[in-house]
Amino acid sequence: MKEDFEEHGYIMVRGLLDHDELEKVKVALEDNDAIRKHAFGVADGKGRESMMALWNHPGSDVTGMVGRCEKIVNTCEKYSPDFQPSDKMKEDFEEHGYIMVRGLLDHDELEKVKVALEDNDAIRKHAFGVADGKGRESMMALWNHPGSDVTGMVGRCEKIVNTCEKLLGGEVYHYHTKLMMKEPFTGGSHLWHQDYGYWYKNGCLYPDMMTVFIAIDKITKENGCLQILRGSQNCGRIEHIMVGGQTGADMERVNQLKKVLKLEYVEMEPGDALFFHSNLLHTSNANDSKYRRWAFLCAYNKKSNDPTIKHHHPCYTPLEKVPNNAIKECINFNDISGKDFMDPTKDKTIKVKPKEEETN
Ligand SMILES: O=C(O)CCC(=O)C(=O)O
Repeated sequence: MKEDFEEHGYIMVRGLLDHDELEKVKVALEDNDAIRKHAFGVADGKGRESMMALWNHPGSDVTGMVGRCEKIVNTCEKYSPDFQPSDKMKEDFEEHGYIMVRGLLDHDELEKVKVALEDNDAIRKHAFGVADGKGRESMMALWNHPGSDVTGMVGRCEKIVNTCEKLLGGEVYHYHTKLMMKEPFTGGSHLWHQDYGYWYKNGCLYPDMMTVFIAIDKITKENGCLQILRGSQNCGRIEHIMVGGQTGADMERVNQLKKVLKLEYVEMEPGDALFFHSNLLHTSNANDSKYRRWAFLCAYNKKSNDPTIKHHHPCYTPLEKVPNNAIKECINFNDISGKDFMDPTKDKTIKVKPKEEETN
């Protein structure tokens, strides 16, 4: 969409408003004295005129809901090179537990990241299966330090790190990055959980932590997109229990919350990034489709929240930020030195199959 917009100057979204929405908008416009009263004629100089009503702020009526709804605003708000994290983003993050930045990685950046991830023996060698207890598994590779290859430039670039610092309100450091690979037909599901449900157990005293979930592939309901309970970060930490191979949130509590919070399916185009709070409840279904679903997740912790226990992720380690153009300029695709890949057997919140079983 962004490419078409830049090349042709427009995009068309057919049926953006469905039948019911349109009927409501028509009622709001047609039976509206205020609109009629404020309408004025715009003459065309050929004896004809169109009537126009114009207002400066969207307001809270049905027409305002159109001007403020995410399907319109988020499309307009796609990442642009002059992107700066704003106060409004922080407000949204605090209220809903997430913000979406569409097109955070552009086409060229994404192509480089894909080369770095796909043609990488080290990532393949360090990947392990995370069983979902229902016979499926996702493959995951996880490293603790960003390093200096293309993937490290993503984890260290200003458009990501500065945004996390704005949203959490202070200096952050890289807690880990992971590549979550849900392969066609085999990729497993993820239980409802909060990331802080795990990280709490690592001696992180505050939930001043977050994840940036970047779509490498197109992510849809069909191939197991993320589902989130909007605003659930405000419920605090929920008890987490090991079920199958994964640790999940207490489902009795999640089911209660589902009755009062909005469940959102987070469909994403490649390059889109969801910045979400460590207490936001999320889950995802198995990939039953023929389409690969890879996601690249960078996690950050606040410097002031230095873990009190030495564990399998780093304690405070200053993050060396790089400018955004470092992703495009980086020519290191496979020198993974310094990344410190995780040995999954050291993480108490997941269960992995021993190597012998894996090869059977
Ligand atoms: O990739 C997913 O669907 C979820 C991943 C996730 O939530 C996690 O690894 O904590």
